[in-house]
Amino acid sequence: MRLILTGDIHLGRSSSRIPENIPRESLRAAAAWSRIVDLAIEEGADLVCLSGDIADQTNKFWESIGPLKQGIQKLTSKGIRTVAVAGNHDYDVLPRLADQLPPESFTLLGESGKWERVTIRLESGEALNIDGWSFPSASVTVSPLDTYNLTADPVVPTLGMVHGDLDVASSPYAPLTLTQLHSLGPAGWLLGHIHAPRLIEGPPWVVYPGSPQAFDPGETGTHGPWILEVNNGMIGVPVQVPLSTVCYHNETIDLSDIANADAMQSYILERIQSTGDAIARSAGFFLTHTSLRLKLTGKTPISHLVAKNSELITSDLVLPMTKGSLTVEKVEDQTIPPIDLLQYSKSNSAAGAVAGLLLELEKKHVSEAVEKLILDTVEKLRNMENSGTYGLLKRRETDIELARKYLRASSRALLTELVGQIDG
Ligand SMILES: [Mn+2]
Repeated sequence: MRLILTGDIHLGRSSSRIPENIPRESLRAAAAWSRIVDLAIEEGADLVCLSGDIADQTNKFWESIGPLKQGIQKLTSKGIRTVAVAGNHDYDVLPRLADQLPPESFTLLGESGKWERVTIRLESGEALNIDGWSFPSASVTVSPLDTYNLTADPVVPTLGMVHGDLDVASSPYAPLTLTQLHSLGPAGWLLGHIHAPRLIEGPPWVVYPGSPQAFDPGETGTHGPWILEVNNGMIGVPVQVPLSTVCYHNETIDLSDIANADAMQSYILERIQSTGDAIARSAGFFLTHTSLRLKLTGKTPISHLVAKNSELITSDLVLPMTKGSLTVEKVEDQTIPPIDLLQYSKSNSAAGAVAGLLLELEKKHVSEAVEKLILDTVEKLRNMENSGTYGLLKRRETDIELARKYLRASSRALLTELVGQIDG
């Protein structure tokens, strides 16, 4: 028996922060779903398992229902059945879809937050129980595992399916614990909710399939559905198939040994190229765009040139790759001039004061004055976040860590400026 495991498709969404010249259609979750359907057919799968958040939101009902129904009908025409549980985003969309399709084509398990089992039996005799639980509402603050009440099957292996937040006790999205998943009957657990793919070896293994299409720069690495085999009553371990058209990646480049602007450009380009080549080798057949976030670090005499270059890299660079193109979405400049910070901090100058501040900001415990500076910064950031101008945007968590990060970045930039003035 062969299964395709996936979840968090979020029909209605697209990969974000991608240059406008990249075809929009290829970035859509609906296109990823269509590739998953094709993969299931090519692989001769018996079953497609969806672990929730298949549709993005209630307001995306009209956008998601068509592609979802079309995909499921195409699977049905090839004798492939779909089994799903609902997540916090589609707790009300999936039941409506289930009403429209015959249960032997699309099975929604565990409606109204009640555990439910379906047993799949192939003509070959191979069988599998699937135990599933669906979100009954947009938020669930208790663990669904507390009410798991299905009996252990001594003959047929069992796969568990539940959408929830692993090891986040205070989560409003069905908090789950690894300990509890390990204590229950299923030989493997297909989870949903977290977009970063993750396999925790077992037994029982636990897999977050991740979003099959990467949606934003936070969703780095390889994305795609997973294939699972069940043979002679034994559940195998799922294997991921890369399927995203976009790969987001973070890369740190140390400019310590770079002495002039030409060398800097050559070295950064070389590193971008080799990073892109490595991604093209691992990101699968469908890759059309690579989006990088760079962090430039190190003590270098050209630190004063890095900021301007960083702007131009993000605005101007488009590199052709063996698979599609590559752009740099963001550059974080962490370079500083090649000075001894400690010695500098002892000098009675503006640059010395900034060097001292930068050193202090790296430490856990700071002086009263720096403590006040951090708290003032938190307050200023909060005022900015709460400003009406940004009212429509999602608010960030403004905490001490974020303030320290901003202060370190400003100190490095200021130090580069001040040291340049002294030397120049
Ligand atoms: Mn979710």
